[in-house]
Amino acid sequence: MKITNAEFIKSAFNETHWTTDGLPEIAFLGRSNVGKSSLLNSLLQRKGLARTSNTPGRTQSINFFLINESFYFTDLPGYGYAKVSKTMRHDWGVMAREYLAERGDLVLSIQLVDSRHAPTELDKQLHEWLFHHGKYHFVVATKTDKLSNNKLKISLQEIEKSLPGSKVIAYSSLTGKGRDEVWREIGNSLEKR
Ligand SMILES: Nc1nc2c(ncn2[C@@H]2O[C@H](COP(=O)(O)OP(=O)(O)OP(=O)(O)O)[C@@H](O)[C@H]2O)c(=O)[nH]1
Ligand SMILES: [Mg+2]
Repeated sequence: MKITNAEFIKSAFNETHWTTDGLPEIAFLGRSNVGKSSLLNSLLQRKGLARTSNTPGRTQSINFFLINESFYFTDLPGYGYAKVSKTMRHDWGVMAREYLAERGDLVLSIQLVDSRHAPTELDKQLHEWLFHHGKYHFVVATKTDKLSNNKLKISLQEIEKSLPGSKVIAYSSLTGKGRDEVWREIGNSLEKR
């Protein structure tokens, strides 16, 4: 897909802030620090459009980015960061569940997991939730540039076993590995609408 325009539209802290123009939406979901904002920037080849950070918990709202004036990317806050308060963790659950369950414009959920680690309990829970609710989704294994080919192969098998039934795409925001494949899937989901 040729990206002619990509712009940050708004940060939403609850349902009343969601966009209302009915354009299709693609959500980026995963653990804190897994590389959601980096994946979004890498797909769009726009450095710094979504803010990235070494500090987990950087993204704390649902951030809407309008692409080619025809669909949105939504960058969700990460889950599973131990150091945030209980209230914040609770808020994450409420905000994400509300969004995932009720958002009619959501055509695709991209679930990110770190290619270097086995999926966590929360990763598995989110995956089951997406499956159970019949959400069109696939999995992106991030930071693959940090693994040797051999280790990556083993790791991908592990991820496929832990998150059964979903397509898994190996990605690196550093090198752009996997970019074409992810765009193909995004294109398919937009066409289906
Ligand atoms: N080597 C490498 N580093 C990456 C990759 N993707 C992300 N990172 C790094 O991982 C850290 C976290 O990336 P973010 O994109 O901010 O992660 P996030 O999932 O948006 O984090 P939260 O917003 O806190 O939930 C940053 O330091 C990134 O530079 C990748 O593919 N390769
Ligand atoms: Mg982020």
